[in-house]
Amino acid sequence: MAAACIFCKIIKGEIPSMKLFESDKTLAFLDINPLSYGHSLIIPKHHGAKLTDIPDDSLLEILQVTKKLAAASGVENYNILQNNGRAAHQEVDHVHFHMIPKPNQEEGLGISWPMK
Ligand code: DGP
Repeated sequence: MAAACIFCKIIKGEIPSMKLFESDKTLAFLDINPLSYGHSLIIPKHHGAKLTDIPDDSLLEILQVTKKLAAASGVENYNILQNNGRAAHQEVDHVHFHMIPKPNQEEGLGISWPMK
C-alpha cells in the first residue's frame, strides 16, 4: 500500500467506490469519470505504478476479472485499456485496466451491476 495513492485508499475503504468485484488480490469498481455506462477499473491490491511492477499471478486474475466484467456488461463491443506513464495518459500511478463498454442502442439497456 502507498499512503498517498488514491486507489490504495479505495482498496482500504478510505475513499468510497462502487465495487463490482473483490478478492484478496483484485478489486474492480466503477470509474468516477466514465466514458460509457459501465466503464470500470480493475486493479491489483498490490501497489505498483506500472504493468511491469505487478506479479504475474495478480495480472492473470486481473485479466480473468476483466473478461468476466466484459461478459457481464451485456455488450458485444468494448475496449480494454491500460495506460503506463504520463505521455501515455496515465493519471493514477496504481496499475489499472479500464473495461469500457461500447453499447449500441439495442444493447444499452441490458447491463446489470454489480457483477454476480
Ligand atoms: P488513467 O488515465 O488510465 O490513469 O485513468 C485513471 C482513471 O481513474 C480515470 O478514468 C478516472 C479514475 N479515477 C480517478 N480517481 C478516481 C476515484 O477517486 N474514484 C474512482 N472510482 N475513479 C477514479
